[in-house]
Amino acid sequence: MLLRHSHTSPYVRKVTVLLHETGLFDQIDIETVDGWSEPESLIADNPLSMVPTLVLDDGQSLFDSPVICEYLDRCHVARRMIPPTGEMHWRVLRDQALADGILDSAVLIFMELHRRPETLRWDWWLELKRRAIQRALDGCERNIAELLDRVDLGAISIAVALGYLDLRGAIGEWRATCPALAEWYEVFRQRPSMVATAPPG
Ligand SMILES: N[C@@H](CCC(=O)N[C@@H](CS)C(=O)NCC(=O)O)C(=O)O
Repeated sequence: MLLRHSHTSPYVRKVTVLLHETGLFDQIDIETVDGWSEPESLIADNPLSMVPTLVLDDGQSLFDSPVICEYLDRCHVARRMIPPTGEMHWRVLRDQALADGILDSAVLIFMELHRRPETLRWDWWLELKRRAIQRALDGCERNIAELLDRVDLGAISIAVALGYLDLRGAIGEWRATCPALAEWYEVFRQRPSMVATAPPG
């Protein structure tokens, strides 16, 4: 299998943390591409020109990180990162959706601040997205007991989202309002899978 990849994409990082946690990492070839420049090799496998994109051994491709994670989680014999049934199945998927929503908002903020001409900056949009992130973090803080001692796709997704907030500074310092979440993240980010996938810089 081939993973089309970028070092700074948090969606890619979610996939590569899962690869490390499940022992699959060494079975995957990695090719770094820049989705924004619409390279032919990526477009051939994903018309949306986005990473992560996973190319299977039979040439078929999968994209959107939740789909890739679900596929990969059926390719190993270690403990499942998405519990197959029960309450935890839905909790893990919900946490992944929440974390991906944080990422989507943070990417939009990054684009608004660093890619759009300053004269066109839309402050209402920026604040809307910041409030969405803050509410999501506040919910994690309130429900921190649900996160403790978990290593699954939901916990991975939340940790990766917090790492991306630190990388891009989308809402400034989030630790002051979410101290319990910060404490949880401080431990989780030291897992070898998180250290091995930390973005450059
Ligand atoms: N929902 C997608 C989001 C992927 C995504 O936004 N990837 C970004 C990099 S962080 C990308 O490839 N952007 C290129 C583009 O939008 O042209 C997923 O979960 O995989």
